[in-house]
Amino acid sequence: MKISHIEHLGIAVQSIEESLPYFTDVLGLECYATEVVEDQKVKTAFLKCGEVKLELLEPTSPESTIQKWIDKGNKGVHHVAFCVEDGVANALNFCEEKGIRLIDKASRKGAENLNIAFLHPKSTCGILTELCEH
Ligand code: CMX
Repeated sequence: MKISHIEHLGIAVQSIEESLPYFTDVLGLECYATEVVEDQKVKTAFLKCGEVKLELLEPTSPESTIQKWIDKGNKGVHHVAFCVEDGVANALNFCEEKGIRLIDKASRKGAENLNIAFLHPKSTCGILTELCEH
């Protein structure tokens, strides 16, 4: 598996509308798109910070994993997404061989039409890890 860079940091917020001014008016970052990812039950807002994106994640349903995570008293950085150069399918095979617990056995479509797959935080030092490819 070859990681090229951190593609984005996923940041859980209860409300994009209420959170966005901190990122735009204080940090001075540009929000260049918003998107609803139906199957993840989230609304996202993307901000560019140099080469790395910040992905604000607002739950769109009480059943959203983001809402459940917030309801447990968490907030802030929710996951780290790494871009893999040799494809998510190869990366998943490699991780599985290394004994890493997979959430997704195959890649699926995420925001911005990226192919994505998640690794379970129980076997990634507590960091919910997303692998993605362009
Ligand atoms: N970071 C670190 N640990 C996390 C976590 C997170 N974001 N979310 C859950 N966990 C931990 C929990 O604390 C829990 O640990 P304990 O057993 O020690 O309490 C463990 O993982 C299991 O969590 P859970 O609440 O019992 O189980 P869930 O049903 O919430 O599932 C998870 C957890 C990670 C499998 C699920 O959230 C998932 O599949 N996530 C991947 C998909 C996702 O997050 N999508 C939203 C992002 C959208 C996008 O970027 O496109």
